[in-house]
This record gives sequence, structure tokens and C-alpha cells, in this order.
Amino acid sequence: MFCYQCQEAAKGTGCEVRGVCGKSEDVAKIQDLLIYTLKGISDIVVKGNLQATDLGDVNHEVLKSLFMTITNANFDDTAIEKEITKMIALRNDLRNRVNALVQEELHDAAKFEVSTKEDMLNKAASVGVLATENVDVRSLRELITYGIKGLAAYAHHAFNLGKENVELYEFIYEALAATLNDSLSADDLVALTMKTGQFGVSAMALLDEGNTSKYGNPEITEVNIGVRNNPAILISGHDLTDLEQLLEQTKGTGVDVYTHSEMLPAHYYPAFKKYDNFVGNYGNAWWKQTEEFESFNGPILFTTNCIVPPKSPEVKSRIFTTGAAGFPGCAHIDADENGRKDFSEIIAMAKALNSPTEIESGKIVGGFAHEQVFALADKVVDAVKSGAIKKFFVMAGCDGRMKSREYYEQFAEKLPKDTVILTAGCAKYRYNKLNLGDIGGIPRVLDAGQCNDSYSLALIALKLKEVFELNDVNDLPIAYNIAWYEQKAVIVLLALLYLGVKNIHLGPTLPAFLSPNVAKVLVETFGIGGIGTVDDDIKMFMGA
Ligand code: SF4
Ligand code: SF3
Repeated sequence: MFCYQCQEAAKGTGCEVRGVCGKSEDVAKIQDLLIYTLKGISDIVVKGNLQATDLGDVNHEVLKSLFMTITNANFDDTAIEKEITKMIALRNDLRNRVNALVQEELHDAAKFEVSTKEDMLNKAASVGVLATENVDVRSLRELITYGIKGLAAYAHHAFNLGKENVELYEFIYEALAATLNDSLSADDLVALTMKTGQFGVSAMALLDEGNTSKYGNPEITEVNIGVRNNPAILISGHDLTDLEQLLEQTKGTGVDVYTHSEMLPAHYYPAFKKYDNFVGNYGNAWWKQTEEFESFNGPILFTTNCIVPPKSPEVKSRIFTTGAAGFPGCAHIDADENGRKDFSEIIAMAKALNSPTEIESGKIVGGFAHEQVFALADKVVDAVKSGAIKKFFVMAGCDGRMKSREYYEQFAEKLPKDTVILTAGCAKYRYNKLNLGDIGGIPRVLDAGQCNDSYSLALIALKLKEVFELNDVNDLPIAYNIAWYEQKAVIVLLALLYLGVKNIHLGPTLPAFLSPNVAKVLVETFGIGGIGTVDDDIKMFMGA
């Protein structure tokens, strides 16, 4: 196996024996083969000039397949094998729709056949990341592929909410097919990388529209971080439609629902406030789940990443997955043909188990997505004009278990008191409980929501640019110090680059998949940088 798609890539270069994330060699290999199959489908669509509007379920299955390969989403080799078989069948149907001349030009990815797991593992050995020999081409192909994975995850949530944009599917096919094309130059691939960012913005906008049109605009909300004395279910991941179904099915049952990690921002949506069994948020970012699931005592539902392979069989028996998430030995709940999921097994388990053990108490505040911040715009603008707010720091993205991420907590603590942190994603857990105070009633940590709500942060920046009548978004007093972990952060980064944001600092380490030459392009064109020490970086950002 060889995988270097996330920030934890072994030795900063890549996992070769087993993933630091816990992914086995077999899972890594068959995930590579699933991606290769999707590239084959894209090759047929592009060369055969098929219209995405005529592909029906293929579009949605491609989103789901991509999502299944995101870091910490799916560790279930049987589920991934099934997905490969399904996608090969869909691929072969598509191939039969194009004429014989086109069929002759198709890439091996559009034609290979495998029937057993052994076949799959054998085939996977020659189609992974290292199959591209030139390190710069490999780097760009993977950067695009990881961006597409993040984009697909967001488009998948939007689809669950009833929102689709056919241009996103068209672009996914264009981009994945391009990663098979040996005649493209590095410049072509750099241009495609920027285009990936452009469609990343569209995917986040679509998801934002899906979430807000269904559940209302996030608003300032205090979220309880303590517990009540009822049996309870913990829900994690990013899919709000799963949460809605769980709340509908648990209301009146005496079973409470708590959010974990990236599901916390659900509390900010007006539509979920009507459920009085929707109690609060339990715990912190994904990587703390090993201990926090232990003390939660009740069942846990994963709607997406990030799963940490459970060590304790008792905890494992309480874990359920749905959607693109999966873990071998944990029950997986599929939707019926109407999209309905039956969570009765989880509810019954909750009733038989103890209520959560309290690990903290109090409240945290969030809900600062675009509409809420626009409503406060006058206050914010006055604070900037009077000098009460000197600078905003976008500290969005992911949290993770590496010790070096303590940097972000210290950075937030040491920032001058006349600065405000704009956050989104699970990165927030490094500073959302620090009590950093407020500036004239504006909290110093403004949480917009999940990682996809980084879109809100971009809208806020564009709004401020308009209010201050600036020509360039980089003239605003906003610095970007972003933490990344998985591929959703890759699409967020590409989206920001597409929107023209420069001088983004990325940490705790730069991606292993950036070759020295590709990294050089990003540094020279966009001013991308890494992180240094907390004190030096604060000086650098404040002086700039
Ligand atoms: Fe390693 Fe990350 Fe790939 Fe897991 S997802 S195998 S930790 S690079
Ligand atoms: Fe977190 Fe996985 Fe990225 Fe959605 S839950 S931000 S790491």
C-alpha cells in the first residue's frame, strides 16, 4: 500500500505498511481500486461525450464511492469490495452506450475486470498513487483527486438534502478523467487544480443552500456541554438529514440525543431547537472519541468521518454507521428506497444502557454563519473602524491527535486581545472552550459551523471587502492560519485559493503529497506557508 492523502502520513511521506489512521493494507489497496474504477467511469463519460444529466444513479454512486475513501470514513473492506463490484457493473453499462471507436480508445481503468477479492488486491497493486512515476504529475493528480473527494462529500450531503448541481458531476468526471491523461502538462494540471477550487466553492454553496433552506440560518446559540440523567445516543459526522431522522425517531421516547465533534453546529440551526431531547454536545474533536465514547455509555451513530478504530469490544458493540461511513463488525444502517433510515435498533440499545457520565459542564457559544454575522455587520465594522478589533484570524479546518497541534491552542491563547478568531470545522475544539472573552459584545471566537461552513467565512470576507470598499480581499485585516487533516480541508483550501485569498498558513505540517516543485508553485503564486513557533507567527501575522 501507499497512501499520503492526510496530514498523518507516516514519517511525513506516506503510509506503506498500515495507515496511522488504522487503515489496513487491504482497505488501502481496495480504496485505490475503487478510485481507479471511478476514473474509468469518468474516462467513458468524457470520451463518449455522455451527459451527466442522463447518468441517473451513477452520479450519486460516484459521490458515495469518493466519500468512502476519505480518511477515517470507511474501514470496512467488505463494503468497499461491494462498492467496486457495483461501480464496475455501472461502468460496463456506460461503456455499452458508447460506440466501438470510442471503446477502443478507452483507458484500462474503463475496461479491467475483477471478480474475487484476490483479483482486486492484485489489480490494486498496479493502479495506486505510485503508478504515476513523475513526482510532480503524481502530486498534482493527487491534489486534484483529494480535492474532488472533499467536493464529493459536500455534494453528497447536498444531494441528501434534495439539492443537486449537474455541473458538479460534469466537473468530477472531467477532473478524474484528466488524472488518467498522460498528455496533460504540469501547467494544465495546475489550471485544473484551480478549477477544482472553483467547483469546491459551488459545492459548499449548494450544501449551504441545502442546509439553510431546510433548517434555517444558523443563529447565535449557547450549547450545553453537560449531561442529563436519561439514556442517550451520540451522533457524529456531518450529515444533518441523518440527525433530523434520528431526532424525529427519538422524540417522546425518553432517549436524549447529543452531538459529537463535527455535529456540534447542528445546534445552531433553528429547526433542531424544537426537539427537547436534543440536549447538547458531548466531548470534543474526533480524535478524543476513544475515551469519550467509553464514558458516554450509550450507542454512537457515525454519519461520516472521522472514525477511530475502537480498541474496546464493548465500545465497538455500541457503534453504528450509516451513509458512506463503515467499520467492520459495526452495524450499518442503510436508507430504504425513500431515503428513510430505521434507527430503532439504536434507540432500543440506548434504553438498555446507562445515561452518559458527565465529563464537563457549562456552555459554549456558536452560530456565526454568514447571515448571523451580516446581522451584526454594523457592530463589527464599527469595532474595526474604532480600532477595537485590529485583526481577524481565520483558524478553520481540522483538529487531530498529533502533539504539534497544541500550537493552535497556544496560538489562540496568546493572540492579542484585540483580535477575533473566525473558525469552522473541528479545529475549533482547540480554542472554543478557552473563555477568550469578547470585544464590545462580539465573542473573540466566532464559530461558523462545520468545515463546509468555511464557505460562510469566505462570504464574510467578501462582505467586509464590499463594506470597506476594497478592491482586493487580501487588503482586509484578515490572516489565515488553517489546520488541516483530511481531504475536506483540501477542497476548502483550494476554494480559498480560487477566491483569491493569499498568504494562507497551513499546518501543523504541509501535505506530504505536495512535491517540492508543486509546493514551490503554491508558495510563489499564493504565498502559502507553514507554521513556525507561536510567538514568531503571532509577530509575523500582526506585523504584516
Ligand atoms: Fe496514512 Fe492518512 Fe492514508 Fe491513513 S489516510 S493511510 S493515516 S496517509
Ligand atoms: Fe474534522 Fe474529520 Fe476535518 Fe469536517 S471530523 S473537519 S477532521
